[in-house]
Amino acid sequence: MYSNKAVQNWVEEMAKLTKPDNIVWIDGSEEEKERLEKQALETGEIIELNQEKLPGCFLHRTEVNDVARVEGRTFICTRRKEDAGPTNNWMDPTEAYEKLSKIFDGSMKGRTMYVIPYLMGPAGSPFSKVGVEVTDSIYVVLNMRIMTRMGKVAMDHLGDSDDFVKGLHSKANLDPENRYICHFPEDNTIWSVNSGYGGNVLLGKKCFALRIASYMGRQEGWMAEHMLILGIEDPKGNVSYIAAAFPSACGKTNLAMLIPPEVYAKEGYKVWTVGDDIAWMRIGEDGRLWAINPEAGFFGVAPGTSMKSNPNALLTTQKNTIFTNVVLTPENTVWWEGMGVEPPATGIDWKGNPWTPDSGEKGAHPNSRFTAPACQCPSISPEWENPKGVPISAILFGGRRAKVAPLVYQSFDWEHGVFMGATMGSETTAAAMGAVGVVRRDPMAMLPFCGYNMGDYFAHWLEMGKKIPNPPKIFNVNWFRTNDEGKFIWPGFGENFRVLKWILDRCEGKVDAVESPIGYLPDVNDIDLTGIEDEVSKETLANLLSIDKESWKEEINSQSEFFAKFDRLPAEIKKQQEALIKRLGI
Ligand code: GTP
Ligand code: SPV
Ligand code: MN
Repeated sequence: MYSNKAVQNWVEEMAKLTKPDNIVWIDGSEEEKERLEKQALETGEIIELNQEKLPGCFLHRTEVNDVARVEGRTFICTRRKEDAGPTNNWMDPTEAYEKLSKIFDGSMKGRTMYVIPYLMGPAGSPFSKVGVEVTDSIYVVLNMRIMTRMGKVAMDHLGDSDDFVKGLHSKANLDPENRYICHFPEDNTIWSVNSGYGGNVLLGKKCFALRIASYMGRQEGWMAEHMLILGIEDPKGNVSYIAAAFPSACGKTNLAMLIPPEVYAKEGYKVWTVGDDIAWMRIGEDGRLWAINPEAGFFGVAPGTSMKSNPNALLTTQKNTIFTNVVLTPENTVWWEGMGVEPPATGIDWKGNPWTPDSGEKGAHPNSRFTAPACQCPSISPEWENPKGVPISAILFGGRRAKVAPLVYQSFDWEHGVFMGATMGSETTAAAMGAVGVVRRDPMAMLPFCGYNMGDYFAHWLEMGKKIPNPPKIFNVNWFRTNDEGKFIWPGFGENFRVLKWILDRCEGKVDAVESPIGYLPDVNDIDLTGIEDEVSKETLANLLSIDKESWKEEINSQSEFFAKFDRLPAEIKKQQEALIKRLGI
């Protein structure tokens, strides 16, 4: 047990409610890890993988109905409904506590309650914040051990303060009808019940580091964003950093771990990974925007991860990794669709049933994931745990758009950039329960993660722009344009470096651009196609950069429809839209 009184009192209160048989205080030690793994192996909660091929690796399967975030059952519980805003589900806090107390009452009977203190952010960083999660799931403890700095290090950071985020989680009986992910930003509290899936239960991640932290950021003058952070080292050894917001399963992990194409690698360009999902950003003393990755691991999408698409991710997961909902092979290794290797002749699918490649069913769930320590990533940045963070030169917004959005364009200025972020659209993916492939508005990739009124969130972005003396430049990218047969036109993955290079050249004033109604576009000659001329001709590139007025007209209508729900939409956003309509002449 730890001596912090506030933590002790709160844990006691949670135990009174959930009535566990015993309480285990997590210290983060190796001995504790081994003990918990042993217990989880005995109950079948995790399965040991081939320890020669995948040392320290395990497989976990969730319930069939519990494979992704549940946005429809995720609530922001502020006293006033309007503070949750038009894009969040809202519940009155008193009502939510009452309703969930009934579900939590006795939910840990016959079980152990684990108390997990964890630190989001590097030890000793002024950015870092402490959370405590109590849970009845060993899977959660083992994942939190990878995803956060867990145990004593967090309590040391907290000292005797009561400034920590209180997270209560119980699997209860995994009843989807009584599944709730409730956030109480006014109380620094998260209650999650009846789920065992990552994003719903690893409370340090989306619940704290985005929903609660975005609320804190607005009050305290900083930003919590659904962004990867990467560094690009040039042949002279200078490193520039980029932060990029793409919706769930739209390419953050892939971009963060990118390997530059041969032409650039030969010249000496390198990409360094700082983070793959979340960025906390503050204004530094030098007037730039500085970012840290609050996490310590990657909870990445497995399908599509191959030695071709993302070797750094695949190499990161060769040891000490927990795989969730992938195929188990007869050799006790793992397989998933798009792994780039032959599937096993037979295997056990994500549901735990015998499976063959010709069964016509996916072996791995489309949202199957790996949980792996960031320090194992071959491209991990030497700066990734720098308590000061890294200075951001460019912010990228991007989504999955078959049409409309060009490969890349730059905003005219910060305000226009905020408008670009606010009008992001993207096709839905398997990362959340519900339909896949439907275009929806997803401002700054934060639609499911903003812990307060999104109108106020836009205002906060505008406000930050006024406060940052030397702000990052803002761009929009889209790797997902398709042709008439529905095939991706742009090769993507490592080749995205070609676009990043243009972006950095823009930041450094090294290259001109073409002024268009939607922003600055690259001249077709300024995106280097050396080595991929067969795949991408100048004509194709011109097509990737083209603006189709008719589809932009539809796009603007869709934006307006979305904005009509807002009663706190900053005037600047509307003004930007009007200016865009005028420039397009529609
Ligand atoms: P979350 O962890 O859910 O927040 O997702 P993420 O944004 O980190 O997504 P990730 O990088 O895991 O990519 C998800 C899917 O997009 C995978 O199936 C990738 O293969 C695919 N993908 C990533 N980058 C590209 C790209 O440049 N082009 C194409 N066509 N697909 C890509
Ligand atoms: C996402 O859905 O954006 C993820 C995975 O990064 S989860 O942690 O489940 O939210
Ligand atoms: Mn994410």
